Amino acid sequence: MYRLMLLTRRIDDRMWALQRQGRAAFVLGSSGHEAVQVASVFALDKGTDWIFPYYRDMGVGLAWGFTPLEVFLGVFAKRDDPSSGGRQLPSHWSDPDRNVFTQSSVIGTQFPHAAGVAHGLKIKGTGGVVVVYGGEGATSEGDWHEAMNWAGIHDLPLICVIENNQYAISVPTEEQVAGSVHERAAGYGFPGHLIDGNDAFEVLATMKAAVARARAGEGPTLIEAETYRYYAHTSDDNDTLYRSRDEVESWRKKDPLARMRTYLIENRLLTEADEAQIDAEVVEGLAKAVEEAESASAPDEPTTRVYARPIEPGPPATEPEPVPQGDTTNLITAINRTLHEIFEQHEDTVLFGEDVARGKGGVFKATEGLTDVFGPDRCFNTPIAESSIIGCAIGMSATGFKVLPEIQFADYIHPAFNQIVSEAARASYRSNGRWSVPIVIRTPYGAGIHGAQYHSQSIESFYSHVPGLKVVVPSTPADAKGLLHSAVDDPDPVMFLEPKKLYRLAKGPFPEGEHIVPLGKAAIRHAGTDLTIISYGAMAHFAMEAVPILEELGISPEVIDLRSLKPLDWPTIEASIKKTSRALIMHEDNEFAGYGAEVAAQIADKTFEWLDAPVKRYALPDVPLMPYAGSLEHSLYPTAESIVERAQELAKY
Ligand SMILES: Cc1ncc(C[n+]2csc(CCOP(=O)(O)OP(=O)(O)O)c2C)c(N)n1
Repeated sequence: MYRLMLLTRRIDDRMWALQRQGRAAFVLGSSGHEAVQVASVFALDKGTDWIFPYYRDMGVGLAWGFTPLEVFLGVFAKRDDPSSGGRQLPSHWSDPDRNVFTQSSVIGTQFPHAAGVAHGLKIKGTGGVVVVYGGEGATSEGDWHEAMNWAGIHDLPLICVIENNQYAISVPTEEQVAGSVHERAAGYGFPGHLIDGNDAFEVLATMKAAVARARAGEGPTLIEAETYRYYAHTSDDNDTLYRSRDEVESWRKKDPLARMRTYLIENRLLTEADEAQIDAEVVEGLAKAVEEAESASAPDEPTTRVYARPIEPGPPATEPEPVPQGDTTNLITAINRTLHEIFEQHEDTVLFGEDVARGKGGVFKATEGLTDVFGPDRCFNTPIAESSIIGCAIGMSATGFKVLPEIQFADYIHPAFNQIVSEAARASYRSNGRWSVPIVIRTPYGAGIHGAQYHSQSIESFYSHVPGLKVVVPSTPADAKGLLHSAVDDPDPVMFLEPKKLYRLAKGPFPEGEHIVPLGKAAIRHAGTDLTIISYGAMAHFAMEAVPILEELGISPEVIDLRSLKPLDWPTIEASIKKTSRALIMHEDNEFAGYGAEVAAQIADKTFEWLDAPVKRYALPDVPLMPYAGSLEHSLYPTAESIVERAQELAKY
């Protein structure tokens, strides 16, 4: 333990020196935190347990087995850095081979991941324990509270170690935390302990008890370890602006490393000769690691591994697909039946969300029967805490489960934006392809059901913008089945947006047996020659209602249902525009910077010479959608007739 604490200190000093010499761009310090970091790991079993070290946890990383060479490969942002291949700041630990999930710089997002991993291990019965680390500042984040609540509800084998170093950058604890950190555990129904984080033996004893409790299935523990950091927050920070030198000196007198050395010497466990030898070995190993890492290869692939399974564009669709065989059903029943098929076929699937479980089976009944048939481990209710619904899904997926979190209405997905965009979407890229997040986020979206402003929103443009996500929208029962199977088979995070207007409106065959609709493949719903209507979801449905009216008027429309918004099936659009030379893009979202803007830009850019008319969009004006009054919603929501009007204008141009 002493050797590791010393190594942690020496590495820190060396990193800061390298940064000051201009050889490293940015470093984060751990000095002062060595006891809590190193000793906490000594209570764990590296075979079965998982750790979530945060950016200050050099001692945790080293004690867990990261080598000085690996550390410096990260400091110098080299290709072979095992955590991120130089794609993240240093000390952003990750390694699937060592049960370390990829960490971001976003304060607090790791806590739901850790709860999700603990939940996965508990369902699997591995006996593994998860330790998640953070600063006291991180306990102000909603994600921390949501994760503690989740862990308490499910009695998870989770230990949360908070390294309270008295400041979050410049903000002192009394301006950060009402009451105290460790006492908050009581609110979540498990024990919280305040310990001296500079006393390695107190840390170890507290951790051992927490680990025993977790392994015995008794649930989580919160440990608040008081300590102090000696360097500034990061190499970019000037701590003299908010801490007095006297204060720093007073904490330096409680140095955990000196304290351990004194203990060992006083108890005749370490001689001066031993001490000198350990120091010499540590310094020598370190010098070699710096030399090797500094001369290692730099990364040179800035655009790879955004996805675990990139989707290449295939040949264009030019004709409507044959209608599959099966009994007629509606969209919501098709989704429910497909979920049952998936749960039957894949034992490792888990679904959770608000009201999804036994009894209700979802507010729209999408998940009806899943808990009864497959049990409460595989389909269960969650608290009303969307960020943790996605965050825990991310964590649980890291343990090998295929997780399908449900967000009750797309209007309520916004609290989870951070987990989707900063975490799920980036995990593959930031871990250099070593992690992926195979989750399928299902949510009903869109208007037309008198749901007013908070049961009507369209959210697709927010997520289609994000590299790392896949976004699909089914508009028929058959596509719902085919796309959901593909989404579950896919190793990347997929947003499965369900146009709720169509839940009972869209009827069609539910294909028997295997039926796959590949992600990234649009459908020609109707072949035509005069103009192309490009749409998805409910608008694709209404565009089809407009077809016979337009044909009666002598206009031959082609209708493309995109189905997949990310990736976009460009070849199918291109082939159609080359045939019709006119494009009308439709969605029920606002027009400004909506999804249609991207499609319009690509058409203008890549098929300019084939166009006979300006690229047109039919989308909604810049108002928060949707107003409640039927008269207001009706005047905004597109219909077959209003589509015909736009199509006629475009055909005449
Ligand atoms: C969500 C979020 N908000 C703000 C920041 C900027 N930031 C980085 S570290 C930090 C302070 C964190 O303090 P604490 O959790 O106590 O950990 P410490 O750095 O003191 O170890 C802040 C505000 C961030 N990275 N993420």
